[in-house]
Amino acid sequence: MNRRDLVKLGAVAAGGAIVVAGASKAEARQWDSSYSGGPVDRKPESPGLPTKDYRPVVTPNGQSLPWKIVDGVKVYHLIAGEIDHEFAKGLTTKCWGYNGKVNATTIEAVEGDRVRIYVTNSLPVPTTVHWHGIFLPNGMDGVSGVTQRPIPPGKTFKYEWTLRQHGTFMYHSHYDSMTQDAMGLVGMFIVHPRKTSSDDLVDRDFVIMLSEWQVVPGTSRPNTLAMADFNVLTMNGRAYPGTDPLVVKKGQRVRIRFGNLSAMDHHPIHMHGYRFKITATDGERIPASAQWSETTVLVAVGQTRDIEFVADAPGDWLMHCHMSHHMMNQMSHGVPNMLGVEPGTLDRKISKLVPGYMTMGQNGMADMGEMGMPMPANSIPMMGTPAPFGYFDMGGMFTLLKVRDDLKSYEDPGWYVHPKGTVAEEAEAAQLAADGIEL
Ligand SMILES: [Cu+2]
Repeated sequence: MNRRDLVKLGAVAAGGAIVVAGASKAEARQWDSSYSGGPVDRKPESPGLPTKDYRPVVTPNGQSLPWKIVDGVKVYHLIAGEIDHEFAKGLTTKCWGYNGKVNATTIEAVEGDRVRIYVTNSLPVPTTVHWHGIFLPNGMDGVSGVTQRPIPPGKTFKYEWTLRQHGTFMYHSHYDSMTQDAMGLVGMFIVHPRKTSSDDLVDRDFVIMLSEWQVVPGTSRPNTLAMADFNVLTMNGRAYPGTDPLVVKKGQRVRIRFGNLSAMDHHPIHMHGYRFKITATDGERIPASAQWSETTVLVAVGQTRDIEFVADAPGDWLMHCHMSHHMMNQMSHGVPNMLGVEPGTLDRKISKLVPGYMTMGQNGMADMGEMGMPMPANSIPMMGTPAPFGYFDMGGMFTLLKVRDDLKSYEDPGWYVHPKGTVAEEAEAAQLAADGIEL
């Protein structure tokens, strides 16, 4: 229907004017952007304080950037530099990061805070910091060449503005981003609401940055030119079994805030044993009536997603990217497909020519990590770790949600001890017979 039709309709139908007015109202709402963009800074409010104004987030394997208040302004000092970073025990490479952590320094503030963030460049190359998703004056946006000159090595630049939104955001380098983001210069930026409503209140509030790396076994730096075959998949810069578990007491309300600044891949993060609601994007909190339930949340590159649930089921529950190559470590890649091959005396014959030769993968990949084969220096096994019921064949973008009836602290409580009779076991002959199952 074009404009002329609408006018005609309005002239013919009684109440036509109401229809048109209604449409323009809906349109106005759709285009409401009342507090984004523009050069005008919001009037700062008194700095929001932890416990009084908000419950601080937890960054597993990471840290929150410290701040102090100077004349009503929250002052932070971000330092970009080179770090010997351990992805998991056995794999350490030279990465770049902020304040001694890779992917895992979270900036936390409150809507209405005036923030002043000093960025010191301790890298051998120029850098900038872009505040991803955050409303600010254009000159604070951190884009080298477009909104500012790059920060030379050894220099300190000042970013300052007033936060006029709340939510889950990110920050990352915007100078040679392809190299610098891939070397680790990314982090999460959490802005709490000024007035926390019961809607926003949770007991445990976790922050997880998703990323991917290519580290060729035996080398000491990530390959930042990689476009595929990423072999180290991380949460907050760590690959399982290097990831800290999310430890929660039964009954607690839990929020997990995911961000994804991987080079090339989206990550569908799946949680066992629960459904959760997707409660916020990086645009805004989703109204309760529009939140939807899932067991897997897709976090696209450049996005954040908040999920929330009540932790009412005790146990060790897996939480991982569901892309199968994203939940394994380094050495599973680049191996010829030997699935179903019967090597016979092949190994013995080849080992005469190539000492120590071993055919790999004929039964799949699960037994390969367990064999404990000699590994190249500085690499992590294909997958896995010892676990209560045997070898646990997972790695990569993977962690455990550990829900317990009782907790003395949020330290790793160890493996879950299952109540008697609640673990899958070999079926008893008598029960098979009783149920009419013939083997
Ligand atoms: Cu993934």
